[in-house]
Amino acid sequence: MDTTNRSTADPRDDMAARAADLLRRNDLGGWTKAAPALYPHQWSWDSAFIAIGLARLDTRRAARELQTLCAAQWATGKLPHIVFNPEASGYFPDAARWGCAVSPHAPQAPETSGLCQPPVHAIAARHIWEVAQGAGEEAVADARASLQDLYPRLLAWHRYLATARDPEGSGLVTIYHPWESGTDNSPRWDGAMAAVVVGDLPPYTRFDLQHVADASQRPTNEEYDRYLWLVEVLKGVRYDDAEAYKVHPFLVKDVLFSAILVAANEALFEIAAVVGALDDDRALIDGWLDRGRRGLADRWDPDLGLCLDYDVRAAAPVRVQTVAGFAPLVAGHLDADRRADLLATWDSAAFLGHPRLRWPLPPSTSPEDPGFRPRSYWRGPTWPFMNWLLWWSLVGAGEGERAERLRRASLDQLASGGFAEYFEPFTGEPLGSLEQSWTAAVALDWLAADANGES
Ligand code: 2M8
Repeated sequence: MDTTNRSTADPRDDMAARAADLLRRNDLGGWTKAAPALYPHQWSWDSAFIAIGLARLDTRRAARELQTLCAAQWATGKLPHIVFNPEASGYFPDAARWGCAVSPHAPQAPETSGLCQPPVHAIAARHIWEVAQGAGEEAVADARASLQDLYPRLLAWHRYLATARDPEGSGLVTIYHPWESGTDNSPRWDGAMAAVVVGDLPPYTRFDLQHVADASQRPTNEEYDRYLWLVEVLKGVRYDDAEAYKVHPFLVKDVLFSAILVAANEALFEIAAVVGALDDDRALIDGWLDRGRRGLADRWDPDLGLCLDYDVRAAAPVRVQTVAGFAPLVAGHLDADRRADLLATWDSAAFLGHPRLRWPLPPSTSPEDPGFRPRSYWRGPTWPFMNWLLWWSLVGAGEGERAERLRRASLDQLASGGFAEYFEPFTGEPLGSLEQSWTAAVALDWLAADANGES
């Protein structure tokens, strides 16, 4: 992008204002709905990315986003994947269907789902702290106070993931549902989901299909039946982790989730220093970091040049080529060989080197994978917030040029298609919700990073 020759009509010119405006419209006080109609509640990892963008507007409001989510934390330490807005209807499964009151660990209020999502929160909290450093003494003092408040919550959250979700001590987090990965209908889950036998499923109506122009962009009805059956099984064991481990038909070690936990533990380690945490805490976090990195190293597949999930029930790695395979890049501290292998996959025709891509941005599923579908949700479209995570990881890895190409291509994509949830990778068509909060949030961060010379 040659910024010196931009015409005045360039949609990038007012992108920051439009992104801020979208976040204001989706703001319901101390939290932001993920999208106006399709997702009218607070989603866990959406909130973390939203906080990263909000930090560029107002660090206090950004911290509040995380605090509102943490107020719904379960007694086990779990941060729920959805916090329900009692004022909103039109999303299914709703709070009643989740029935979380069966668990003695669920908060009485607000109502939540029974699952969790990748732990981007400590990364967001540290980001707020960093941005506050340039925003004056009062902002720094407020940010310090929010970290004091958030730190025990985040520590309990990471402890839950390192224990209840990793009883094997493998360093890898077990998920109970594709929704926990955040990459719902990715081919990553096809094998494990095919083995799920749907039992006596109470009837339901899908609302998601009413909010998208084309139902084929969303998961299929068969997939939805299985999603809802897994919810019934978890409800049946009162969302108890030890029981779920015994009976649940879907148990998968998710490498992207696990890599995000490693990066989040690095952030938490730094937060521990800011809040003056005990040495014991820091030793604990350090142990989680080691274990997480070793776990990811064990899941490396040299043939595909990617890191692979592991299906605990089938006792087998999941051999698909998706963006999750770049997990070691997200976890950071790559050795030279692993870095070279990953970047070779990144540049190859399986990902950014594919000749048909509209922009050099990673498709959620490789066009070379048999499960690839260019318009279907997590089976091919490119997702801006995921591209932000990869950009951030590339910056952290010292891959400045690749990071900058990714950032510029992403801003071109958003200038052309707006703040859509996801984009068709070959045509660049915006798909899903067209006013997705986390898309606007990452745009704000990309633009601010450029203005501050951070990238
Ligand atoms: C999508 O997931 C929800 C279920 O949690 C859905 O399809 O209804 C995913 O893209 C997920 O990653 C995201 O957090 C959520 C809200 O944006 O939507």
